[in-house]
Amino acid sequence: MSTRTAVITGASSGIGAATARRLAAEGYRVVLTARRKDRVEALAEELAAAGHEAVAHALDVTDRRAVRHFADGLDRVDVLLNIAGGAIGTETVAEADPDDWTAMFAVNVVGALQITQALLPALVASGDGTVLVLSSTAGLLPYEGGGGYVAAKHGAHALAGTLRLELCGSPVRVIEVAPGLVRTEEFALNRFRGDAERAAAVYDGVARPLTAEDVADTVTWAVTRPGHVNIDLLVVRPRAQAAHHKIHRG
Ligand code: 8X3
Repeated sequence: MSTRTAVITGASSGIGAATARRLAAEGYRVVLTARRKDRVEALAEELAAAGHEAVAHALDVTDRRAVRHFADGLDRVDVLLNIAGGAIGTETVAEADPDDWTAMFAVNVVGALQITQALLPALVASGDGTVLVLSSTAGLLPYEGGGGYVAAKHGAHALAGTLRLELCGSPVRVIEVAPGLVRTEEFALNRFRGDAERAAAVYDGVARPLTAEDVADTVTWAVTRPGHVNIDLLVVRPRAQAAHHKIHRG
């Protein structure tokens, strides 16, 4: 059998990049996508130098035409990992900027929808396809100040759940991985609009927040189960976080 191909969105940093490294090490041919071309190209080169099959494409999942064009250029897709996403702001519902909500919906929900729609024919044709949606514990329970991110991740959760129902009977499974507190280079920094101090405070006193590699490990485990095994929803948090509001800070 020829090499299985995994398309990864959001592969320029954090969980997406870590997952690309893990799946490449598992023997997948990885197709790396993100808006930042230089980053995905550098990662593809790093993986190729290590003897893996990796290619890079600059792609903004919110650009429907670009997504269609990207999909047309692929000849095989076995796994789609929807990892592109992120949070902007921590304002209350009363104070939030609707443009931020729109931007979060665009990438976390509509972007995942667009690329999933575009690659679905190839995933079905593979005879054993996987769609993975990286949601968040923010998609399972609201919290104050979660605002548009909570709403968007509830949307991502609904996308995964609806798609799983609609694909039942097809050879494509739908996996959702919902991480809690993960420390990556960019997530909190983007959420706090570049305020490094506020971003760092999210992890204050938490012994070991999850890392991008921890989540990549979880995603890789779920994706590498036999095709008939569907990990519907996997919630992963650091030991120090028992619930969104219950974090041990030492
Ligand atoms: C990130 C988890 O707690 O910031 O998806 O919502 S949280």
